[in-house]
Amino acid sequence: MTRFNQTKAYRNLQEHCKKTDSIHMKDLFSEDPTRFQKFQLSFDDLLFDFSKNRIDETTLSLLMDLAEETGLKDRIEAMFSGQRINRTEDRAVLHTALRNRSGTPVYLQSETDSSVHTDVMPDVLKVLHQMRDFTKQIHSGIRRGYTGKKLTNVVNIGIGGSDLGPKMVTAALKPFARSKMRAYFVSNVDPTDITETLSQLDPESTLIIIASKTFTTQETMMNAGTAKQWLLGAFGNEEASIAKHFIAVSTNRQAVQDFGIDPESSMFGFWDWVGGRYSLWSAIGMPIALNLGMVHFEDLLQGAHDVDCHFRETPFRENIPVVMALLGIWYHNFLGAQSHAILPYDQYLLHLSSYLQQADMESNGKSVDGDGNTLNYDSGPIIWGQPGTNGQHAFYQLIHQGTRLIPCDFLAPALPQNPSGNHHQTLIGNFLAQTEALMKGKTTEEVAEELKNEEMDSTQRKLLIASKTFEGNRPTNSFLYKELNPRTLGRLIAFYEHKIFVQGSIWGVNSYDQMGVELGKQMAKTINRELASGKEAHAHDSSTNGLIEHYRSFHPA
Ligand code: G6Q
Repeated sequence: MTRFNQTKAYRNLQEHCKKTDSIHMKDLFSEDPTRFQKFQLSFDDLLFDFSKNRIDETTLSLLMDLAEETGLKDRIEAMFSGQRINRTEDRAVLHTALRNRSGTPVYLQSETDSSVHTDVMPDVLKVLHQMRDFTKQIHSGIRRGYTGKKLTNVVNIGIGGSDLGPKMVTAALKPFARSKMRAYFVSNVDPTDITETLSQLDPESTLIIIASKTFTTQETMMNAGTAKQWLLGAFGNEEASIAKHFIAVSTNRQAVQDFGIDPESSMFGFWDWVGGRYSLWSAIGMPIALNLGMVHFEDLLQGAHDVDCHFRETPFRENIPVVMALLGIWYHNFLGAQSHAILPYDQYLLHLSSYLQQADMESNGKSVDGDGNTLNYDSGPIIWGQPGTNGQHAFYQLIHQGTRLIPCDFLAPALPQNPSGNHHQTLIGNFLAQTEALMKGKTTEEVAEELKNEEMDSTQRKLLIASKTFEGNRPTNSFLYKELNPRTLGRLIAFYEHKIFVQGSIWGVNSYDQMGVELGKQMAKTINRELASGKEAHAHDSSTNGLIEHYRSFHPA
């Protein structure tokens, strides 16, 4: 593979960037009345409008060259065909198999012999069947709590990839939830999280899911232990109550058994080829299945599968995740953007930006390439955002008039889940107004004209004209779809997953390991042992030693 910044396309894009530097999007729109038609793609009822970007056909075509030259097509095939593309961990990346609805096999390359491949689908379908069976038992009341009450509260204890996906999806699809089921999520080791959650719940009607791929994550295991004590406390320390109220989702059968959960009846497995942040499609999606029902969970899978087919088969110019990724590369590597905002105009998507923050930043927040060379170009951007219209009254100021370039994604459903007067139309009106204002801006002449009849001295006039001028030319993508339902949500998530893949592939990084998470996990263990030992801290830098001592001063031995 040719390194990203040594390609011909990269050099051409640099040249092109210099030439297009002074071009304003509003001129591109006025010069070409068909611009919207040219720079949009649709996917059933979803419209992806990328016309409000600082691009022309040449930009796109050079970006497509970049994708070709860095071998994107082969990389896509390598992922879908189960090659061990996560080279640092020697693992395949096959979350696409979890939502494979085609009835065809998906092969995984063997660890020891690259010419040997096994079909993962029988195992995938077996776990899906197990989930279907289990959710049916819970919903019908065949499986009940220790005292015979129906289990209607589901608490998911997990963190990172074992938390953010199910949490985002259950919030996003609340209108599709079963009326009697409630989902709760505990992730933080801060005792406030589990204390506040459990204090609202009746143990007799509560099912606890311990979701951990490794079943060793400190926060999750500590919260699981606290939940176990809470439950035993409610049932007179009867160990038999554990089996009725706990299930596990993990790849670590032994640890699940050691915790007291029967792996045969109450453990749902997944595999090392499912990365944590790509795992909501596996049994990690159990809270989704329990909260919404299996039919909706499978619609979510179907939505993602639709996009998998689109991504694998569609030429790059019409391929939504590829275009999303290349636009990002244009801004991050050629126009100096450092971050990317996710702005859903849908309150149900309130956790989308934090979900994508992990998906993107943990995947592409890397500074070495797949061969261990230090990158001499930028990789993954900072992902952030929150739902509109709230953000408009907070941070949009910086997007409009700050010194930084921040490409934004706007997402909205055409139909509301909760029709109420003019609320939804007003919401959409704001979305459209923002993307238009960001693109057009407001010229000094326009501001001067507006102020011409107002009395003020020339210093004040100069100040106001400068302050009220908007440069515009701020790029946005718009995703407008009929409604937010499980299938549409599955599609949206998969668009972003593949966008991340494409960017990682072009930058040449391994998007599927997370050494930064591992380091934090190890160091916390060491410091916790020291905090518990009561001995004076001197093994660290003076700042860490000092902070340890200050903390200890509030906890005398
Ligand atoms: C995700 C990361 C990380 C992981 C958590 C939880 O891709 O690997 O966020 O999901 O650290 O790990 P466990 O599921 O093993 O508890």
